[in-house]
Amino acid sequence: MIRSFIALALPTPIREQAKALQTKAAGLGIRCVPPENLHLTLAFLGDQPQTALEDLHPGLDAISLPPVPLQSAGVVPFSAKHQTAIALTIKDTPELSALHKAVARAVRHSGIRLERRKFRPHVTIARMASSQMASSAAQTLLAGTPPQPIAPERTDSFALYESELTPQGARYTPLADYSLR
Ligand code: 3AM
Repeated sequence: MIRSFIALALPTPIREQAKALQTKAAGLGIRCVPPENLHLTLAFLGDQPQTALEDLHPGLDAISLPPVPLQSAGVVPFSAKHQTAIALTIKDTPELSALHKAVARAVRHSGIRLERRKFRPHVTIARMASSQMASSAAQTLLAGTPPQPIAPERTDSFALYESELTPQGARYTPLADYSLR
């Protein structure tokens, strides 16, 4: 079984903004996700047999959408059923929403079950033990200098990743890249 997810690569300005926040968070003693793990999740697939991912490939490859502009919209404590974190939120533009819908459609069409939940685009900066810790960390991070608004920058690819859980943390490996053109 392959634990997998689909995510957008980050354009340089957003990656840099996320890394700057991580430097600040590290200064507060917060352990951050490794910078190479920064991404925007479009769909979490969970454990899948290799054949299911092979069946999914043509559907993802057939997605024909233009590059997606990404714009960060602040730092927030982020809680979902499976995680508590501090995250850089990303503005949900029509282009990003269209890509998310197309990816979800391709996943479901291939027969993989996907949880139905509202898409909240974000880049996880650090995982936290509790929502209380996440909310105080986000407040402290914002109390210094809030992230400056930056011009939207286009990202022109997304990828299918394998996520291996190791004692040292999650290790992500791209399995296939898909371009937006
Ligand atoms: O983009 P982030 O870091 O929020 O939290 C996991 C990470 O998202 C999420 O999938 C991404 C790559 O691991 N994830 C992990 N387990 C999950 C689950 N059971 C999950 N998303 C939904 N359901």
